[in-house]
Amino acid sequence: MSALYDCWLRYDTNADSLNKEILAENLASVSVENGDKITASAVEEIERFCKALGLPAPQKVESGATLRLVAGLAAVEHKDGYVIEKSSHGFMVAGESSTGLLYGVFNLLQGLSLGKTPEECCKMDYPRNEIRMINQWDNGDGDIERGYAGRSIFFKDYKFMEDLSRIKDYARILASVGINAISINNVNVHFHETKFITPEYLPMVKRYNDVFNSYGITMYMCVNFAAPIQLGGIDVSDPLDERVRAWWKEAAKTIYEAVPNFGGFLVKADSEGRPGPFTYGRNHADGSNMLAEAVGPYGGLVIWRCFVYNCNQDWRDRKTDRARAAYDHFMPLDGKFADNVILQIKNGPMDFQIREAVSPLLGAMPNTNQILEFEVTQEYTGQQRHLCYLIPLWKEVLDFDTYAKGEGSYVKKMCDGSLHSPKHAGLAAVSNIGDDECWTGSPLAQANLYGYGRLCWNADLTAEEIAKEWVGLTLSTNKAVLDVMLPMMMTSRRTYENYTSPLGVGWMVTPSVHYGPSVDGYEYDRWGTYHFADWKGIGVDRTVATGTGYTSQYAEPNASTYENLDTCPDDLLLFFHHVDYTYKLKSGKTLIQHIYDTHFEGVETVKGYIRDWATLENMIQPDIFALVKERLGIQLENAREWRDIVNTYFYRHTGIPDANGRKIYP
Ligand code: GCV
Repeated sequence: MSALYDCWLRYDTNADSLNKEILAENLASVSVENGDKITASAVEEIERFCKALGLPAPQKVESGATLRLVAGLAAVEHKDGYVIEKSSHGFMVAGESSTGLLYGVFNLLQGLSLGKTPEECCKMDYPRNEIRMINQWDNGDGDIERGYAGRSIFFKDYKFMEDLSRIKDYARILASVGINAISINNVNVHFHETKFITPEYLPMVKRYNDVFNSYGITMYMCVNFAAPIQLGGIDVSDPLDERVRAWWKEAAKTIYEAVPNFGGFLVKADSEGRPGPFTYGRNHADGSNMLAEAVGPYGGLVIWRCFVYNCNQDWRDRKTDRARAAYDHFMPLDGKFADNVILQIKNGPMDFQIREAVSPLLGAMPNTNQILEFEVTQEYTGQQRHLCYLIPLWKEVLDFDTYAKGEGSYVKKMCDGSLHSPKHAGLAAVSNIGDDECWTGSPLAQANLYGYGRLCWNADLTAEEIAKEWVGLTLSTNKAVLDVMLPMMMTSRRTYENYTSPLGVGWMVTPSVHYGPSVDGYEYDRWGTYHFADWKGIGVDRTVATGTGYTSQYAEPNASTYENLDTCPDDLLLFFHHVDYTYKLKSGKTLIQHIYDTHFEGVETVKGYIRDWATLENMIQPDIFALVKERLGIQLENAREWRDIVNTYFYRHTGIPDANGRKIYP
């Protein structure tokens, strides 16, 4: 298609430096053992690879192939694992399942396109996490909630797309990094989308489902908790009402008859205006278990979000703390959820900010299935106009020690199921794609989708390793390119943080769109997202001693670390404490000077990115070069605006000048 469209599956990125003879020799013929539609996808991918590099299409043979593909090889122990090894006539890729085989083939092709020899591609690998899910926030009209990359590839005018080619390419992209689950519609299920689970839409649901299944991906849909009212004509959606329960059972039966291997439901309930069990005095175990009972007989799962909080708060009230909400609602219900209910928990207790604490609910429920939720779409992190490589942020979360079962209780162990041995575990994330030519608004934002998949595969991969792979596959393996890209990507999260909201306090964005500076934008609003800045200080006191008591939700020693000013890390200072502007940080700077310095520094770093990017002009594909150049220009303009508004705001509140006398607008 095009370099922008093909993402990290270009295959010809480093064409000039590949040994085509060796490739042609090894890909001369292919055989398949235990074939099915997933192995067919694998063969098709090999054909694409050959086409991209101008190699002859591989001959399909019964035996003696130079590339032998084996699905269901018992010697590969791990679920969906694979092995790539030498075999009698060339090489063999074998999977524990056909999905494992597909992963192995993708890995081989990626390795080859990075310039490795087939020998160097030999390895054994497997996904460490069971559920590796992506959530679309696509609406039926084609709009995407928090989407920054065009319109939906799934829906238009409340209809499913008839042409499935783009959906198939998306399935390829996802499977290439090991994603194995997708929910296709927004968690905010509105009037029209509520009907997506009815017979009118099920034939199309099945078509989408079949495409994803061909790539080892299970499909889910978001449902409206009040569907029995809208669709069933029942006057309530009370989960303990027999009529409601019967309605959901019938609905599930209809779905599974039409789409036998449908994954199940993803649910946002009692959150930001969505209906839920609270209306009937029921709790979230009642609500989710009712749906679990409906889909259970068909092997379906109910993924239930914990993003439940009061969004009608009074800013005058300093005691109610949105950060506490998920833990307060869900922790008392540990052990009360059905085996096929999985709680999906955002990485932070607030909402996907550039910096916030790790959610204390993660790993805290030993008798409940939990998965972690990230946001790949850059809602609060630059909306795919700013470079913000999110893998370092996610790594911090995955490597966070919850101490839930003593030292070493890392979040990543909750995700891979080794912390508490639940029935199900894993990760989910909100997608960042749309129908843009490059899928993600900026080609650099592709790295976040790639990296999310890679972390789902193995959370021990480093952010640098992942960046290096992505750069090599998408831009170039040229060392000069990597030398520019690695520092840019690895510093980009800190850079974004530098010129936006300081030290974990969050928001300061234009309400509703969540883009651009508005320091007091949410300060007197109902959303519970305040910074409490006055002339003397700023920050949210979440201590037990004098604040909201949120710190007590952590296991020790985290609770004490955050409770005490002396031990609270600088990066999260304003998330946990309200301090004076003259407060001295551990860095030795006063808070106000830190704010000024980081905001000046952030803009300077973006200028550096622009200079560095310019040096790549003749080293990478021109369309990618041009689009990123344009995006970096926007980033610089926005970063300046952030810097000047934030610095001016604090200068006007404090009257304290910048120690270095730089320009602040009085
Ligand atoms: C889908 C944030 C976003 C909402 C989103 C919500 C959620 O509040 O701004 O657009 O709604 O998170 O995760 O449900």
